[in-house]
Amino acid sequence: MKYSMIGTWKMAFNGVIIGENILKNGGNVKDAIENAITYIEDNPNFNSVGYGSLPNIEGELELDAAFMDGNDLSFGAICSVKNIKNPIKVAHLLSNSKRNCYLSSRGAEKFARLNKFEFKNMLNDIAIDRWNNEIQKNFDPDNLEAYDGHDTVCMVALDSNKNMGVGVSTSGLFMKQSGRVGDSPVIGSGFYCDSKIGGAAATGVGEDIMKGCLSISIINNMKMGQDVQSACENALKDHVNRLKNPNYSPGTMSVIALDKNGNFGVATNRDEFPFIVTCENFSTKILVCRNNNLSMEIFEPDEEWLNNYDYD
Ligand code: SD4
Repeated sequence: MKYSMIGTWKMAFNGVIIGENILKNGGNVKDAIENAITYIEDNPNFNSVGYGSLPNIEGELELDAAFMDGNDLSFGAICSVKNIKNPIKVAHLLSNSKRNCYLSSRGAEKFARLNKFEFKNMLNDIAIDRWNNEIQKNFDPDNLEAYDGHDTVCMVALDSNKNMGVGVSTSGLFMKQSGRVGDSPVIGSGFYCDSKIGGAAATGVGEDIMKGCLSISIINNMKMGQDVQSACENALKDHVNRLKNPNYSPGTMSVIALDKNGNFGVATNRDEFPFIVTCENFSTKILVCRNNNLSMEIFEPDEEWLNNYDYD
């Protein structure tokens, strides 16, 4: 495959189209990922990434993002940042640093300011209303689930020069504690990429994803010779089995991956997980991964399925 790109959730659709246009014209993977995720961060219609996303328990938006270059394994990440308009751009720039490439809150904001990134009040009326509704409910802070339908945008891509990269951006779990950080900006858990093998990323309940470093498990499975779909399914299955415990049921987790040739794989422990793909052989389209006892079936959703999916 000359180029290929995969993104999490239906909300990734227009972002992947942006990436596709860059990749099919010979553009590089870093531009494709940064532009695709920037579009989603800026779009107020997506509830869980960037502007107007999911507040923490105190009604503030604390965002996480990461970027990894599969050629040299460099990565940049920021967590718990407030009012940075495009966290993915800051994470991307940080991936050029050999040290100090993973910054939190105040330090990350200082870095963003020094490097002239745009700041903006990221809370909008929709996010404030959503928080007002939720805070009145009797919710259990110790049993937070991923926001139904979508949370984190993850993009994995391959360009025509065989460069691979991964980007992620999220507001994290809705009603999380202030300062709580999930898997998304954590290398190995929320994302991993090695252009000699492939790239992978995860979305779902970060506390559970981090218990097994899900993304690098997929890369390691591929390194051992598994095809990309088996690598995703086996990593998720092993992980869920590891977490099995009569007193605990793991939260939802979904993964996407590309191998170094641009073939894609997905797996989920939700009933269904929509994702977006494109490659040299077909233009951007939505597919759904259906979980049958941790065996995955992938199908193209029909009109009815799409009409019933009303999350974004
Ligand atoms: C987190 N993994 O902060 C993120 C949230 C997410 O689907 O992806 N939810 O734990």
